[in-house]
Amino acid sequence: MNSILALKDSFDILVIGDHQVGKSSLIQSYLHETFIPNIDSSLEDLHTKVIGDHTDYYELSILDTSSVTDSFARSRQQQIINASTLLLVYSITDTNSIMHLHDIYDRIQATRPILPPVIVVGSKADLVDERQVTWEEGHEFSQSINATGFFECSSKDNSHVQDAFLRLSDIVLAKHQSEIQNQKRSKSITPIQPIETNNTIDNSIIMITSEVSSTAAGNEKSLGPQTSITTRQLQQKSISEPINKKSGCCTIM
Ligand SMILES: Nc1nc2c(ncn2[C@@H]2O[C@H](COP(=O)(O)OP(=O)(O)OP(=O)(O)O)[C@@H](O)[C@H]2O)c(=O)[nH]1
Ligand SMILES: [Mg+2]
Repeated sequence: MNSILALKDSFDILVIGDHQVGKSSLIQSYLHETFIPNIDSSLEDLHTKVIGDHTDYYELSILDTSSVTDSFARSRQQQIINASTLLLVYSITDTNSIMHLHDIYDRIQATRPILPPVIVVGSKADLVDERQVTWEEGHEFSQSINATGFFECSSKDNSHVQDAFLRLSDIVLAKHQSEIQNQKRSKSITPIQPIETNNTIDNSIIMITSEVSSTAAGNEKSLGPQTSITTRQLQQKSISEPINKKSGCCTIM
């Protein structure tokens, strides 16, 4: 997998939540395993982290949203649309922050009805004496929105922060790997010559890979058993045109 850094208008993880819930601290904790007590909240920062190894790596992009920016602004809506995954954050020390997460979620859904994978994080889990939101309440919320995962994390002692981001980065990696496979597959598609047969089929539906076309090179009229056209397609697409019509056909896998 190559590094793909198409970050100008899209990113892999969008971190959203109420004011001061610990969004920036979570990202710092994930990237640097450090805790910086006072991070500038006016910053809306795009962070990157290389994941994988030398031969198979990917540059993960994480957008930290700022509570200073109007959370319903058009730019935020665009960020939501362009995100591959969402990390929704509340603080276990603040009941309002999970209540607001319900509102934020509703807004997100209004913007993007088919949501990307979502992880819910209850932050500041080290502050046990100040807890206002139980684990069950957080979990229940995550289930109510069909989240892919729920974690209580502490950026201060870096507990479960890596787990939460790992879950999202796995999703992002799987998506990119499948995109790369699709690209490879579409590159391997080769136009083939029209086929004359005694059957009445629409040549435009015949699909064949380069591998197959080379196999068939010695016998252009034979599709061979490996062609990707299915019997069902043949049956469905039967019978409309004369046999020896010469039309170009293309391959779409
Ligand atoms: N004890 C403790 N404090 C935390 C933790 N995470 C964040 N904080 C504190 O909570 C406050 C807010 O943290 P930020 O990471 O700036 O929160 P934020 O959501 O990015 O804030 P805005 O960008 O202003 O919305 C800071 O004082 C942090 O030091 C944590 O895990 N444990
Ligand atoms: Mg912040």
